[in-house]
This record gives sequence, structure tokens and C-alpha cells, in this order.
Amino acid sequence: MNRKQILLMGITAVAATSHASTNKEATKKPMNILFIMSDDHSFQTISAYDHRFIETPNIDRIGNDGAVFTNSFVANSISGPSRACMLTGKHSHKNGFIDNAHKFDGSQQTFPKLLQKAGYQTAVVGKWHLTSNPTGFDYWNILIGQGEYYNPHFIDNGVKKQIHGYATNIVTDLAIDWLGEKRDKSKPFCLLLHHKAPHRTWMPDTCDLGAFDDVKFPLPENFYDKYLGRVAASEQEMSIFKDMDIVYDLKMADKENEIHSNTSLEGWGRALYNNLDSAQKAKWDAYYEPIIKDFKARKLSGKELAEWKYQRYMHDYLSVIRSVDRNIGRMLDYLKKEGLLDNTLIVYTSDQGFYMGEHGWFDKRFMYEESFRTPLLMRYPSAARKGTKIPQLVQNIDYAPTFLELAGVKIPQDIQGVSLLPLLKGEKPKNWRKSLYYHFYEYPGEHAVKRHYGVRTERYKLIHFYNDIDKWELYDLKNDPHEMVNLYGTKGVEKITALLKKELVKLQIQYDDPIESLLIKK
Ligand code: SGN
Ligand code: CA
Repeated sequence: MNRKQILLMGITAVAATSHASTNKEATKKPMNILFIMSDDHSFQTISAYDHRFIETPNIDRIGNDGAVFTNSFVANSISGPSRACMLTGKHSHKNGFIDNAHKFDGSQQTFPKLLQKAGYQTAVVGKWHLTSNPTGFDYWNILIGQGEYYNPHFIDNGVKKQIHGYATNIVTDLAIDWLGEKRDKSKPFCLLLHHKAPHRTWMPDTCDLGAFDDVKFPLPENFYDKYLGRVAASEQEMSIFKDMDIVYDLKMADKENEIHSNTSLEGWGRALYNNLDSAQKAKWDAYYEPIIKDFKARKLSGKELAEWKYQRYMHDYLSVIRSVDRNIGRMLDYLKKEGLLDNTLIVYTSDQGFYMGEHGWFDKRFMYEESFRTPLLMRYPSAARKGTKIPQLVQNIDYAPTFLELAGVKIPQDIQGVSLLPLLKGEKPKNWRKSLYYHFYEYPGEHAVKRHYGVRTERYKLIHFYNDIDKWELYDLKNDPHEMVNLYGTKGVEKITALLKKELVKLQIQYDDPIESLLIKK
């Protein structure tokens, strides 16, 4: 179900309740798992990684008491596919969910099913986005499709409901309610707490409106990238200047109906506003109306408009993160109060990274660093050292085997990821992977990012864009961390190109990706 259908649904509102239990649980084995994930949360906007934009003390707590993975990546930088990779521990071509238009085959092996079989209580609350209903969970209460920020609709174990309030608060309430009131406390638990935030259209909670008003964010140095030598990058539709919608994304839904973006998104922007109740609207208007008035008076165009859009985008996005961080703090405090902190592995990640204006963009999809990387922090009570930085190359297919090993469940042979537990324990495994494989399929599609696959080593990245084009790109990440200079085919890179192509084929054989059959030109 898409955003449009959700907005048209008329379903009775029910109030969310949270009952903080006073029951203290004794430390017991095996360890519980709390897997927190946000949607589109860039590593640039987590202070454990980067202090330029925002402080996120609560997310950082997870890493301070455990580890921050400094080279964490996804296998396919988009929501449904990423989630399928995590659930199965397999690349997209193996779990079958290659793009958001697919339906997840819930009859296949997933880590929640294996944990449930091993005696865990399993639950998922919040964003699911796999089209089919969850399988392998004792309790599920999921947002429909992308979910909504305000007064969102859920499917509560098969029953549709609307809950009044703000999604990030509600999802946290549901998680706490399940932990305190609904689960079987004689069993270990595995809880997937998956936020909608900070996905487009970055609607802040009313209490966070204006939180960054006194900040002017510096433009990324490649904001005005001309994409020389990079054909796929020049043909995308994820530019802040060209593709970010004034009304839909940037909330300029004026009462006078004078501001028009002339896209179908404008109407949906106005519908999102209309979905707020009168008290929410009053707070929303108090913040945005002066901005709308000022925007109208300034009649911006060209670079001035681009930079105004960038500032608005950053202000809204970061205000949404404030709520994520605050709610994670609430969750950690709850676990502490319940005596659960020291018997629970806590994971924080995102379904992929996101562009904060680098290359002039928002959104994700590309194998370039900002979207290929994803934040990953883990609080592991038995860690040898707290606050460790783990530099090894890790990927989201590694989460499933990590959880299984932690639970003492045998990792099935067909899982393609590798358990991260040895790294968390401070071990330095010999033969750790030296390269990562990536494959993005959603083309033709929204934002027009061409199909591509590639390999990344510690220093280099080789990408092949295919389907309706045939273009290779090569980057030296040490000398060109922002991936501005495509070295492919230039003098002096013959040897490294050959090595990377060999590595790429090795990975395609190892992961059994039938790439040749996909290379059919239109
Ligand atoms: C929606 C968004 C896109 C976004 C995809 C995928 N458009 O379609 O901007 O790239 O989701 O995001 S919107 O008009 O519906 O907001 S994903 O993270 O869920 O894969
Ligand atoms: Ca996402």
C-alpha cells in the first residue's frame, strides 16, 4: 500500500498505551536482542561518526558502551531489499526481494524464525515494508507500507488500526508495551524496533519544530557537482535543486494556494498537512507560516533557491533525528530500569545511508559512499572493551548470523553473511573479508538511478552500471573520498582495474549472483 492509499483510509483511531512494568528480570542466558533500525538515517548525522550537524547522545550511548562499526555497508541501498538482506543473511538475488516493487517470500528461512524455534519470543514493531505479512514473530505491529509521521496506520497482528500521535513516539511506546506487558518473560526476546523516521518527507514532531533555527549548515563542497565522467550520476532524479518538491518535501503548503511545484507531489504535500489534527496543525502553522511568508516575499531562483532548499531540508531532517535520538534514550532508560541492559545485545542501524546534499542530492540507491555506508553501533555487555571502533568491512547480511551465534543457534550453511560476534568480543579474525559486493536493481524507477553492481575494497571501488547503459567507474577512495574523479580507463590504473574485476568475478561466484543473465540491453 502506498502513501496515497494510506491517506485515503478512514480507520478508527485508538490510543497507544505504554505500561512500564516494575518487574525486574534476573540476568539470564541466552542474551536478548534489541534490533533498532531507522529508515534513511545517514551516518553523517550521528555524532558517534560525525559532529558537523547534530549531537545524538542517546544513539552514541549504544556505541560508548559497546562498539561503533566504522566500515559498515549495505548490500542494496534501498528499504525493502535491505530489510530482506538482514532477515535472511543473504544478498538480494538469493532472498528474491531485489527492489521495493517486490513481495517478500515469507515462507523462506529468516533469523526471527530460527530464533523462535530456539525458544526466543520474537516481535517486530514499526516499519516493515516487505509487502507480505511478517512471519516468524510472536507479535507484530507494523506501519502500513512507508508509514506516516502523524496519526499513523498500523496492522496489529493482522488488524488495521490508526494510532493518534507521532510515529517515533508511538513505535517506541509499542516496543515498551510489548516488553513490559505482552511477552512471555520466561523466554529470551528478540525485538525489532524499526522507525519510519527520518524517511522522506522529514516531518518533525511538533516539539522539535525550530530546533535548528539558529544554525546555517555549510554546503557540502561538491553540492554543485557537474558529474563529469559519471553518466549515471548525471541522469539521476534526486537533486535537491531539481527534484526536491517545495510543497511536498519542504512544507510550503500555503493557505492561499499560491505556491505551486507543478508536480503530482504538490497535492500529496497538502494532503499530508490535512492529515494533522487541529492541535497539531496549530503548532505546525505557528512554525511554518512565517517561513512560507518569507519564502513568498523573497521570490528565490537559481543558486539562492538551491541553497534555501538545502537549508530547509537539513533543518527538517535533523529535527526528525532529534526525536529518534530522544526515543532511543527513552528505550535505553527503560531497559536500565527493568534490569535488562546487561543481558541484551542492542543494535542501532539504518536500512541504508542518505545524501545530506553531497553531489547536490537527497535519497540513496547509489554505491557511492554516503548511501552504500550505513551506521552500525552495538552495545554488547560482554564486550572486552567499551567504546571500541571496529574497522573491518561489514555488511547488513552479517546481522542474521550475528544474532544466531549469540543465541547459540547453528548458522545454516546457505547464509551468506558472517557473524560479527568475534569482532565484538575484541578478536581479530584472520581471513576477514577484504572486499564487499553490492547490487542495486530498482531501474526504471523513482529517482532514476541506473542498475549497477560493484566491488569495494578498503581503498578502491569499481562499479558497473548496466541494463540500458554500459559504463564502468573506478574510484581511489584514499585520494578521492568524495568520488568525484572516475579513473576507469585512464592511464596508470590498468593493474588495479584488472585486480578489481577479478575480485568482482570472485564475489559473484562466491555469492552465486547470475549476473550475466541480467546484462541484457533494452
Ligand atoms: C518513496 C519515496 C522515495 C524513496 C522511496 C524508497 N518517495 O517512494 O523518495 O526513494 O520511497 O525509500 S515518496 O514520495 O513516497 O516519499 S525506501 O527507503 O523506503 O526504500
Ligand atoms: Ca530507507
